[in-house]
Amino acid sequence: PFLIRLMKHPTFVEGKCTTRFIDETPDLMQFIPRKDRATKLLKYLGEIAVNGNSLVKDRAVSKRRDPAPTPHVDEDAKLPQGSRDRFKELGVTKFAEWVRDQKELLFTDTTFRDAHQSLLATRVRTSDLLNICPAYAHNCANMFSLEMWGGATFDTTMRFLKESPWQRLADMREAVPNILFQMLLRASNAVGYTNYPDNVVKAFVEEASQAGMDIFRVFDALNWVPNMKVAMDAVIESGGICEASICYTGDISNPKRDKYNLKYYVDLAKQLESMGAHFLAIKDMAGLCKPKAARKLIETLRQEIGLPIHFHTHDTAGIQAASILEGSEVGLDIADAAMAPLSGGTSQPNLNTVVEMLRGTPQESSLGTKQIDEVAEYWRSVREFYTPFESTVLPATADLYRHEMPGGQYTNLFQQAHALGLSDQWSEICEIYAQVNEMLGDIVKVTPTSKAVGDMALFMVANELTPADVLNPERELAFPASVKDLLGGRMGQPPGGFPEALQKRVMRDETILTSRPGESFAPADFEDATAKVEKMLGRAPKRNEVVSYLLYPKVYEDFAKHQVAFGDTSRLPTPVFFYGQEPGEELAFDIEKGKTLIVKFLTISDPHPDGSRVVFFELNGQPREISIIDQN
Ligand code: 3PY
Ligand code: ZN
Repeated sequence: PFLIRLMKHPTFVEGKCTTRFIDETPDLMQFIPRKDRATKLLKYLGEIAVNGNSLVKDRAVSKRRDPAPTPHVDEDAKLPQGSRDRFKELGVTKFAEWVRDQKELLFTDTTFRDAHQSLLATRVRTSDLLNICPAYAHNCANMFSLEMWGGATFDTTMRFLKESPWQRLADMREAVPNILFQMLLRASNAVGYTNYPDNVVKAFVEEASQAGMDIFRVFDALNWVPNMKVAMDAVIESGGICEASICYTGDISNPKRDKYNLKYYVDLAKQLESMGAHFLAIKDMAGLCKPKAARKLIETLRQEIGLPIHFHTHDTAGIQAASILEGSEVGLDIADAAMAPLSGGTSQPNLNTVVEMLRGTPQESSLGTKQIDEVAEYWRSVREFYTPFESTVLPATADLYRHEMPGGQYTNLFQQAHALGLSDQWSEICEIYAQVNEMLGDIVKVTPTSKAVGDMALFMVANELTPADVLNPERELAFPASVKDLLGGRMGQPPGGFPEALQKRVMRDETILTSRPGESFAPADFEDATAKVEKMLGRAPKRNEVVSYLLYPKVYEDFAKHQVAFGDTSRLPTPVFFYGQEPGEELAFDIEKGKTLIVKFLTISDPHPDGSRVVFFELNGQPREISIIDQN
């Protein structure tokens, strides 16, 4: 059994085994699995073997079962100095000056967050993120940052993947200590879809900062500065880098679209600078910032403000690499891009080829072609695990500039329309989306305001309503909750306010807020929430767990049930998490550092009269049986 354990140990399997390994791995000699955790793991594997994972039910099957190969890394070698080391050494002000003064175009790799949020419904699991971390830390240390947290990931990790977002952050931090981490923070909406009390936003930022987050990209979905202050101040107080965003909409090169013109963006950027922002982000969430507009905007902002400028775009239109190029020529400091296999379309432009586009220019990147290509190759394999979440590839046509739908929403809304049997009316939905935007007075559309616009568009298409029908007081209409949230002022105020007639029609006698929503919310009761979470978990919770609960009470409760029943399943290989093991397949699983379980799945019994089946395993060579109720 010792030899078998040795041969199955992941370190041995990966060919990294030295003679020292045997001395340093006492679990080979002294196998004392934590019984409770082992039983929970078997329960999970048994549950999946009998009932399957509802996450992938009725979806296309993954193309890959084999592990995704990782590039060779000498893990014993000293880590090269990275952006995070420089930030720690210089402090935020000097670090920002360094970014602005140096000449190369720096890159943020969005593959760990926005790329899979945009292409794979945010379903990429922590284990797939973690496995490639050493290659980044050792071979890509010249990356400016990894965008790896926030946005929709917080919700989806718990809701669908049944893993802790905080654990993801902590584990990745440990694996990549030298490169800055970056997150997307929806200001007062934190990582949710609605405004939260100020003390929740502050606690969230404090916890994220303590867990190792460095750069907080803060944006408000209506570019409403008062709604950004609490989050920005919390970031500054926590010692993080406050990257305040201007959300780009409209078209500064079109004189007919003058609501969001160059002056509007410059004024906004100046306000954010005066509020203490360390960096400025141009958040082009729909990929509307055309190459010449990007040049003009970046050139002007560079002259008008003193902060480093970071450009984020989505390649929905297919031409956004040109915007990065134009920006790089007029002083753009940092660009967001995604590793080739998860780039393009509604995701970011292709990092690998954009880096090559700049070779030989004064802004040439110091990232190594071979090193980033090797990492890209890993992501190509990983994508094959996620076939169930691939969405229909939607070509962007020029009507993108009419409907202005954010990258993350474009495919998602199509799926929703498809589920309602409306996919053949897609171009009509896009047109209605544009009309809803006009009805709302032309607003910034990004989470959560984009969701309200999308919900309203689907509502109008499903009920065959024209804009005039919506305003007609004779019609009894039950407007979507998100639309009432928006028009009730609970997401903040757009420039120029909301059109009154529509607001009255939707809100009727209900309260309409014009002040900052956070001002009128009662602070969240942390003591009460702690007691509730303690009950769910059967132990004293960490503060970050209480924050998760306050942000997503129902989602958290379900996630807590998963944890209590099955333990931490985040480290299971993705094919096993989705589909379980195949009969006879063995799994080497670390329940903690140095404690590995070897689980072999044997077979499943016929059902018993009570509807249960017995699942037979071998755990470290010993037979184990688990009884599971067959739900099918
Ligand atoms: C998010 O809020 O998750 C976004 O990615 C918005 O662009
Ligand atoms: Zn984005």
